[in-house]
Amino acid sequence: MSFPAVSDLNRLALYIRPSCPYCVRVSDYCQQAGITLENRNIAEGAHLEALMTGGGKRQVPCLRIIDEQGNSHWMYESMDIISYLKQQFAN
Ligand SMILES: N[C@@H](CCC(=O)N[C@@H](CS)C(=O)NCC(=O)O)C(=O)O
Repeated sequence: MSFPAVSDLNRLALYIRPSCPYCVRVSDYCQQAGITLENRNIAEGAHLEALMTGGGKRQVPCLRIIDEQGNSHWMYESMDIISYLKQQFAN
Protein backbone atom coordinates (compact mmCIF):
# COMPACT_ATOMS: atom_id res chain seq x y z
CA MET A 1 0.00 0.00 0.00
CA SER A 2 1.37 3.43 -0.85
CA PHE A 3 0.96 6.47 1.32
CA PRO A 4 0.93 10.12 0.28
CA ALA A 5 3.89 12.39 0.76
CA VAL A 6 3.47 15.21 3.25
CA SER A 7 5.63 18.14 4.18
CA ASP A 8 3.28 19.61 6.78
CA LEU A 9 3.16 18.02 10.23
CA ASN A 10 -0.37 19.36 10.64
CA ARG A 11 -1.49 16.68 8.21
CA LEU A 12 -0.40 13.96 10.64
CA ALA A 13 -1.80 12.62 13.91
CA LEU A 14 -0.47 9.68 15.92
CA TYR A 15 -3.04 7.48 17.66
CA ILE A 16 -1.48 6.01 20.77
CA ARG A 17 -1.85 4.58 24.22
CA PRO A 18 0.80 5.98 26.56
CA SER A 19 1.53 2.52 28.03
CA CYS A 20 2.13 0.91 24.62
CA PRO A 21 5.83 0.16 24.02
CA TYR A 22 5.42 0.38 20.25
CA CYS A 23 3.94 3.86 20.66
CA VAL A 24 6.87 4.80 22.87
CA ARG A 25 9.21 3.56 20.14
CA VAL A 26 7.63 5.99 17.66
CA SER A 27 7.57 8.83 20.19
CA ASP A 28 11.23 8.27 21.03
CA TYR A 29 12.11 8.43 17.35
CA CYS A 30 10.12 11.66 16.95
CA GLN A 31 11.83 13.22 19.92
CA GLN A 32 15.26 12.25 18.63
CA ALA A 33 14.43 13.55 15.13
CA GLY A 34 12.84 16.76 16.38
CA ILE A 35 9.42 15.87 14.94
CA THR A 36 6.41 17.04 16.93
CA LEU A 37 3.28 15.05 16.13
CA GLU A 38 -0.18 15.58 17.52
CA ASN A 39 -0.79 12.58 19.76
CA ARG A 40 -4.31 11.21 20.16
CA ASN A 41 -4.76 8.94 23.14
CA ILE A 42 -7.36 6.28 22.33
CA ALA A 43 -8.45 6.24 25.97
CA GLU A 44 -10.52 9.17 24.73
CA GLY A 45 -13.66 7.75 23.16
CA ALA A 46 -13.75 10.04 20.13
CA HIS A 47 -10.19 9.13 19.20
CA LEU A 48 -10.84 5.41 19.58
CA GLU A 49 -13.93 5.71 17.44
CA ALA A 50 -12.07 7.63 14.73
CA LEU A 51 -9.33 5.00 14.71
CA MET A 52 -11.77 2.09 14.54
CA THR A 53 -13.88 3.72 11.84
CA GLY A 54 -11.03 5.05 9.74
CA GLY A 55 -8.25 2.56 10.29
CA GLY A 56 -10.41 -0.48 10.85
CA LYS A 57 -8.78 -1.82 14.02
CA ARG A 58 -7.89 -0.61 17.49
CA GLN A 59 -4.18 -1.38 17.24
CA VAL A 60 -1.78 1.41 18.15
CA PRO A 61 0.38 3.13 17.16
CA CYS A 62 -1.41 4.29 14.03
CA LEU A 63 -0.46 7.33 12.01
CA ARG A 64 -3.29 9.21 10.31
CA ILE A 65 -2.10 10.98 7.18
CA ILE A 66 -4.33 13.52 5.47
CA ASP A 67 -3.52 13.97 1.79
CA GLU A 68 -3.83 17.09 -0.38
CA GLN A 69 -7.42 16.17 -1.23
CA GLY A 70 -8.36 15.83 2.44
CA ASN A 71 -8.54 12.02 2.38
CA SER A 72 -7.28 10.12 5.40
CA HIS A 73 -4.79 7.26 5.20
CA TRP A 74 -4.12 5.08 8.23
CA MET A 75 -0.68 3.58 8.75
CA TYR A 76 -0.23 0.86 11.37
CA GLU A 77 3.07 -0.71 12.52
CA SER A 78 5.63 1.29 14.48
CA MET A 79 8.56 0.47 12.17
CA ASP A 80 6.56 1.46 9.07
CA ILE A 81 5.61 4.73 10.75
CA ILE A 82 9.22 5.47 11.66
CA SER A 83 10.41 4.65 8.11
CA TYR A 84 7.72 6.89 6.67
CA LEU A 85 8.66 9.78 8.96
CA LYS A 86 12.32 9.32 8.08
CA GLN A 87 11.47 9.51 4.37
CA GLN A 88 9.25 12.55 4.71
CA PHE A 89 11.28 14.61 7.13
CA ALA A 90 14.89 13.50 6.71
CA ASN A 91 17.12 16.55 6.60
N1 LIG B 1 3.71 -4.77 15.41
C1 LIG B 1 2.96 -3.67 15.97
C2 LIG B 1 2.50 -4.06 17.34
C3 LIG B 1 1.53 -3.03 17.93
C4 LIG B 1 0.79 -3.58 19.12
O1 LIG B 1 0.84 -4.79 19.42
N2 LIG B 1 0.10 -2.70 19.81
C5 LIG B 1 -0.75 -3.13 20.90
C6 LIG B 1 -0.61 -2.20 22.09
S1 LIG B 1 1.03 -2.27 22.80
C7 LIG B 1 -2.16 -3.07 20.43
O2 LIG B 1 -2.66 -2.03 20.03
N3 LIG B 1 -2.81 -4.25 20.38
C8 LIG B 1 -4.18 -4.37 19.84
C9 LIG B 1 -5.24 -4.14 20.83
O3 LIG B 1 -4.92 -3.82 21.99
O4 LIG B 1 -6.40 -4.28 20.46
C10 LIG B 1 3.81 -2.42 15.95
O5 LIG B 1 5.06 -2.53 15.93
O6 LIG B 1 3.26 -1.31 15.90
